[in-house]
Amino acid sequence: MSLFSSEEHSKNINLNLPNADITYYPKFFSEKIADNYFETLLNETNWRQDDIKLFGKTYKQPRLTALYGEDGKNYTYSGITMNPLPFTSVLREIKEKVEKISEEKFNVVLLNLYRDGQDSNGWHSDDEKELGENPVIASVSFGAERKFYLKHKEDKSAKHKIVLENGSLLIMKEQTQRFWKHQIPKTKKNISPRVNLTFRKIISS
Ligand SMILES: O=C(O)CCC(=O)C(=O)O
Ligand SMILES: [Mn+2]
Repeated sequence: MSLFSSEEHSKNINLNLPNADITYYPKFFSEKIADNYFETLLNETNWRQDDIKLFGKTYKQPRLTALYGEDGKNYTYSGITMNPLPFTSVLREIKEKVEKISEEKFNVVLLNLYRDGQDSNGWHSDDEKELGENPVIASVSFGAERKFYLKHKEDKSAKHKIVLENGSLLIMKEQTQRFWKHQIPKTKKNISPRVNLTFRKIISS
């Protein structure tokens, strides 16, 4: 690791889970910078709430989302197709910092807004075919901290829980999406909003 990155960021933690490669950077952004990004993204993102279909019934997605990225990089998940809006300067700035540490290039970012503890993201893997095999997913969190759960698809005893803090970065790569699911569960705690950004690389379309 270069002197630059080890000085600039606090210590990173490898979660050491089987069939996974997940690294957590607790204070990837300082609190002051993270608070600024949080306010900007909360107020300036073109948030939307899509419908999802579950067992033939239609529900509102339990959070707001937005997709930004390079032109033509459409993203389909849970039956929803999103066309990206062009990257804003703030998103480009964050993307460049994340690309430097992850040594990966991303062409879209999916944003999630969890308005309160009742907003959530159900069990899933980021394994859409347009991401190719073994995708690198770089997930940045701003605002209220939330618990992030992981469970192995085959080994039912393999589970993990981590709190994603303001200004943190979580990088999932290698076989993580093939073998693991993740979720952000609801909480009864009275909590403020959280903005999450997952940088992804769409390799088809
Ligand atoms: O909010 C998070 O930390 C996770 C988001 C996520 O898993 C996703 O958008 O695919
Ligand atoms: Mn995900």
